[in-house]
Amino acid sequence: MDRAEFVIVANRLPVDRDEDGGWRRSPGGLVTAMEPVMHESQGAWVGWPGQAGIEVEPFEFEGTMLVPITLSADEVELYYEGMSNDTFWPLYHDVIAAPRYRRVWWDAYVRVNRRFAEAAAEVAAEGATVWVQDYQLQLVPRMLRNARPDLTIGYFHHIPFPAYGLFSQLPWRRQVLEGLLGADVIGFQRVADAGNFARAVRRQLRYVTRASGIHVPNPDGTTRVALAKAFPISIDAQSYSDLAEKPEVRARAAEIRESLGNPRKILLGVDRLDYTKGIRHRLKAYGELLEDGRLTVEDVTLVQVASPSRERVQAYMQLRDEIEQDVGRINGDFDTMGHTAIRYLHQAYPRDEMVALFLAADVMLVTALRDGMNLVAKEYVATRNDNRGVLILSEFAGAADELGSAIRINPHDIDGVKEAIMTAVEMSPSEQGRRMRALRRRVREHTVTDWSRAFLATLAASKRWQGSGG
Ligand code: GDG
Repeated sequence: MDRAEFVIVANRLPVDRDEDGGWRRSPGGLVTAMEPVMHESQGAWVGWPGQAGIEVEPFEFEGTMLVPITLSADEVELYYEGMSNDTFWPLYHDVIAAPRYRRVWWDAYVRVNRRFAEAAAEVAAEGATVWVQDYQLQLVPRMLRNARPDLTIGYFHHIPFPAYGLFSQLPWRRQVLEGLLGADVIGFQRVADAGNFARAVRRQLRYVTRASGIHVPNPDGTTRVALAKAFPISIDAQSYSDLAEKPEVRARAAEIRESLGNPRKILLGVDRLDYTKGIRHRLKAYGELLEDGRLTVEDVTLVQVASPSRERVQAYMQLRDEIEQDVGRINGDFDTMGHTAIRYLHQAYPRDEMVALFLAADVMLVTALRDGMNLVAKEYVATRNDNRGVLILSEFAGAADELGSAIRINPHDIDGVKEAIMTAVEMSPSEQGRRMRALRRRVREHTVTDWSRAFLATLAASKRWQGSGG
């Protein structure tokens, strides 16, 4: 196997397996983000192929060397569903659901992180750059540095990093901070996340931090500087804008409106079915507006796509039941023979269909209680080539730092959400245009390619700087 100058390490490989055993590129945002960088360098990608127990040799896919990591069914349950999705995910999203701290999960997390680190150490060429992605792999930077001090190591954290008062609940808080500090650059979505991380390092490890630099002691008594900084992620805005111009997508958008009975306004929510997304808060506000008579089903329909997610984790099963009960109640109370209050879709759709939905929607509802960024908000904006449509955006989503011309909400304030929905539904076309133009400018001027280039440029510069003796 050839060794690579540039290596991505992520929980998932950028491919899914077909029924016939072939490989298909998976639709995720990270795959698109890495595409230009991968093409420029002889890249490798270390990750799990998505099914328990399968053993696959490294293979080349569209010019990238894919290095599959085998996870047993037990490890998927303990490392992925347990430690990643039932401990770190709720803890890092401000304990919206209660995190569970289980030692067997942690042991599996350490073991699996070591497997990823060993595979990366094996595939990386002398002096290569390795970019580790996300909270499933927080121990990899340190493990990799110990094995391969010649490497330049970056880490990007896609989800929030919580305040120290919450983070300190973690029984393994020290190991996690030390794990992350193995990287030369630790990237976060928001300035506030980077700040929370630096504070945790000061409080827990007593290391000195100056601006975004953290002074990390080396085993030999010298110190090196790791950078903790915000690099807000984005989307490939042009590809969304292009999809929105396709005649068949536009025709599909018209067909969607028609099939909903041509309501005056369509409201839309698109989320993985996850308790961080504030789906119940949105349903509550919308249901009350129908009850108050301020909205009627003849005038307005809410389309809620809740794509299936983490269905074996208990908190997600319970959330699904609760949402479906809410939807059933509201539809039962307000539907007529010809009109529905909520069109609820617990399904995943191809991207073309998503864009058709964005085009059909007059109001996009993003009511996350906590969200690293929220790409859906940016995707909606990118498709609105006509400068129409209104984005309602939670201030607890990272996207709120950039998308100042959205209608901002605190999703916990149900009256505030109701007023925001009414403002959006009644907004004049000229006001929509004014806001949408500003939103679109931001999304066009800061794309996912800008994100990855900014991160990698900082990473390269940090290494040069260390190399020159700081
Ligand atoms: C994590 C962080 C951060 C959803 N349903 C379907 C579908 N999607 C696509 C959306 C969007 C993506 O999935 C979801 O991205 P989000 O950013 O909204 O949220 P998370 O999945 O929680 O992502 C988040 C992100 O990482 C990146 O750093 O922004 O804060 O939580 O692209 O469009 N796509 C298709 N069918 C679906 O049914 N095709």
